[in-house]
Amino acid sequence: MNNADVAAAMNEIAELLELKGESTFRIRAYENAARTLGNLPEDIRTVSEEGRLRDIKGVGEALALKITELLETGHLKYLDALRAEFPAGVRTLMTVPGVGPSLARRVYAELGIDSLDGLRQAARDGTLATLPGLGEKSAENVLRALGRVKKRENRISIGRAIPLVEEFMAALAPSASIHELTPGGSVRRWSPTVGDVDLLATSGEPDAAMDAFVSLPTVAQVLGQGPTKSSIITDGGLQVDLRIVPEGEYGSLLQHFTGSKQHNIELREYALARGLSLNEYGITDQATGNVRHFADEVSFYHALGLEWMPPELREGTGEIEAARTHRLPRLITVEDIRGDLHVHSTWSDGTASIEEMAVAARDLGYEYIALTDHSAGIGVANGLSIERLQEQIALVGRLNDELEGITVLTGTEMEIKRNGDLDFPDEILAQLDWVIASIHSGFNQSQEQITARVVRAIQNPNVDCIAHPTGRLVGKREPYAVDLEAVFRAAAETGTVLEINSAPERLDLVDAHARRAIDLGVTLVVNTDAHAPVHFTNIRFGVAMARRGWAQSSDVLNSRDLAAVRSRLKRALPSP
Ligand code: DGT
Ligand code: CA
Ligand code: CA
Ligand code: ZN
Repeated sequence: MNNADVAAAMNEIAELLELKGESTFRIRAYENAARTLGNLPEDIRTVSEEGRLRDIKGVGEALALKITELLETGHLKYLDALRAEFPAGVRTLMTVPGVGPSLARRVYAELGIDSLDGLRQAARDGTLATLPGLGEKSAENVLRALGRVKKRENRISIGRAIPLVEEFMAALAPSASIHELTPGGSVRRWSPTVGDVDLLATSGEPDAAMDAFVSLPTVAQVLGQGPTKSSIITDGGLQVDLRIVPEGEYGSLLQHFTGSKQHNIELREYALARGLSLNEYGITDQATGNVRHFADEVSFYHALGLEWMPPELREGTGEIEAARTHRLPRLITVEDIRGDLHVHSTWSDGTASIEEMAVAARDLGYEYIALTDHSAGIGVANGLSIERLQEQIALVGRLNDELEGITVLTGTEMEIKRNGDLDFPDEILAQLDWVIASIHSGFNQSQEQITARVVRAIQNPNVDCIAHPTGRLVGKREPYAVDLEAVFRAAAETGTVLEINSAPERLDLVDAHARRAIDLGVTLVVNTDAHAPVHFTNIRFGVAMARRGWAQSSDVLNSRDLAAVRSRLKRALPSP
């Protein structure tokens, strides 16, 4: 149980209360608690152990008790009871984009529908349209949205997996019998979602090492224990496998269980063509039967005549050929990032002041941030009116005079409205250093409509960047129907920058999209969309997507210094 787990439980309670039709006051209390916990800079367990839960804003007696129960038992009776009030199928209704708790409740209570199939049928045969106030148009929207429901899988975002893995490894670290402990599999490749965690290690005393592994306090269930492989399930429901080999064989183990499966299949074919066969213990010369072992991956790949490949590239998309011909990209790293061009403050829906965000960014060694609070057209999130934006611009000017070592660029995250209009007129946008446009509504529009909206924003000379260009939410919402090829071409032509959003729930653009965009000549920017200072550290997830997209630092705007960023902005470019 970590902060994100507790926040997820609070969010689920809020959803279920809404499904029940409880008072908005109680619902908001849980939603607020979830948000606060998600932004909490400290580990919730430490806060709880030190008896400081009640000091957290929005956490009263009742909530503190619930959080304690969750942390101590891994369960919450109150939540289990709430869940039991509805068939699981009713809750899945809310996974349909546009179907909120209130519609789900009515569909269940008035039409008896408790599954996605039932909803689909009712949308098709006209039953759904008979619900008071709904009508045929809404039923059509539901039908379209049903096509975009993400299949429920037990995969979690890399952004949630990595902190769990780090915790797990820290707990194992004191165990004297375990050496060279590294995550392999999808975690090491920074795949956007992770099914299970594969830990790889060496040990001279594998039995003692495995004993230490299965006795960790977070282990809820032991699936199997042996000297070379053990598997457990954590109290958060995540499966973790640990594999152990003797020291001199670590390279082959690490390589094999880093995968991907497709990479390994192609590597095996490549090796077979050269008379060699591969497994997790070494490389066998088929003519002589000689087996060679490898202590590290570099020597393993060299033995095959290949350069070492960063794990992010090992997806079977041309990396072996590139490694053979010395054409691997020099991938961007987190250290290359010099600023964040998508940052919120308390002026909209952030939790920290502009100055706090700027100072936190400076502490990370950044040279600049762009303040991009929402515009009023978003309808929620306390978006800024033109008047408030003007006030903010003036304040940022004063702040820049006072602050040393960091520059705050003025900006906005401007809503692209349903009809494709932008929220602010051009003369206002022209006053800002950096303009982001993005979509938070009308997700169910046709491909034609939604693409036209984005492309029109791209063609506006004042729009520098499109944020989270597909709107997807990891495990929750598929991309809207946007034609990305058209977007990439328009962006390349106009010099509009496209974002890789590092928020664990977004990761948008994702790896393959980023790679295609680069191939078409688009400049990317890797932002965190920070709503609190802790979010700046999410940059590693966005950089991972960029690396998986074969991005070099030259492909990414915010790897440049401030002067270079300014001279790369659209209005500084010669008109196309
Ligand atoms: P996941 O767990 O679904 O997020 O994805 P991975 O890549 O971690 O997959 P996993 O845990 O099933 O296996 C870890 C690695 O082990 C995988 O990336 C490559 C290797 N591996 C597993 N099964 C096979 C296989 O059938 N053939 C080959 N060549 N390699 C495999
Ligand atoms: Ca795995
Ligand atoms: Ca596995
Ligand atoms: Zn944002």
